[in-house]
Amino acid sequence: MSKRQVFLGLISAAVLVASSYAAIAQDKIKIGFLPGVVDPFYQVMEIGVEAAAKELGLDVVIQVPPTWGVEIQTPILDAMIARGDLDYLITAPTDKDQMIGPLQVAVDAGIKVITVDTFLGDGDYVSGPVKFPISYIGSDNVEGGRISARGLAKAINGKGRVYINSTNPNVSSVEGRAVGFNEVMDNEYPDIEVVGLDFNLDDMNTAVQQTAAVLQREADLAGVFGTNVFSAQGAGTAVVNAGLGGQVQVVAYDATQFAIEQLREGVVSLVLAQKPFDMGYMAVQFAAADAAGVTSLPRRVETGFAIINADNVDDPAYARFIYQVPN
Ligand code: T6T
Repeated sequence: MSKRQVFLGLISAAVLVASSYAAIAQDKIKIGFLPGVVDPFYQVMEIGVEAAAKELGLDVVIQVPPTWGVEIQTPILDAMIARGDLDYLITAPTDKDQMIGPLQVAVDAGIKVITVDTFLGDGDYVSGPVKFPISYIGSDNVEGGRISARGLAKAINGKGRVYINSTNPNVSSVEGRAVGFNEVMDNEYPDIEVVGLDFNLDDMNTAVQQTAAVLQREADLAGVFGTNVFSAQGAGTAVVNAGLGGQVQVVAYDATQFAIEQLREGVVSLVLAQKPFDMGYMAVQFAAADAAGVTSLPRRVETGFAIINADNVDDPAYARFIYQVPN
């Protein structure tokens, strides 16, 4: 049996235990869910949270920040702590360092924390600097960045100038994606040059403007990597506005319906779907398992990807990972 099979077996066992112990835990715990921002990715995660909570008969209090940032997320967190009735908090920290203090306050108030999608510190809750969360459940974003780089490199035949549009510094998810992307371009593609990275602060219009400026500056730009929903939508929109659809290749992290439309139109060459439903669902299962006394929950769970391209977009095995939420 491979290491990966053993690992997956352990997770399945843990989740099964969570289910069977849920009856014990059900009227004892209340869970808070505090994601990063209103967007299709977290909407799907919320569906996963609600599905697991319904199955287990648990109450969940959901608060979704309207915009991204520590200054928005912290007061919402404080208000959730002040309720005094939460036992667990499932959250996506909007900054890997600055949210440590505010979440420590939750822990001190007796709330156990599970981080989903983004992590605190270096994400190693066993031997890293931050150990208080029960688990990190999310993508391996460095690997996602590597996959994105190889996809873009293939689309541009291994040569040319490329650009990264991202959201914010110090966010584990998008930071990891850029690290993995740059690593592959540096080590595997000597004829590809990464000409820059901009932060759009989670604003699609800013991403459009930034990408448009790069398209103007770099007349021979070959490709763009959009590291999340807003970045990819902005990048794709700017490429279309410039009349360069199909000429400048876009790789989109996050499988929104918009990204899939652009894939069908030939603007986007690869869409990397994360598994937000699984993240939310599993996090609730972990809370229930912890409440029931399970002590062997994995401290890090990588939920994997579906890599969607023009050849498989209509295959239900891939299409099921498109983020199905109202536009
Ligand atoms: O890409 C996701 C998420 O993984 C990231 O941490 C923040 O942006 C998204 O929510 C998409 O908008």
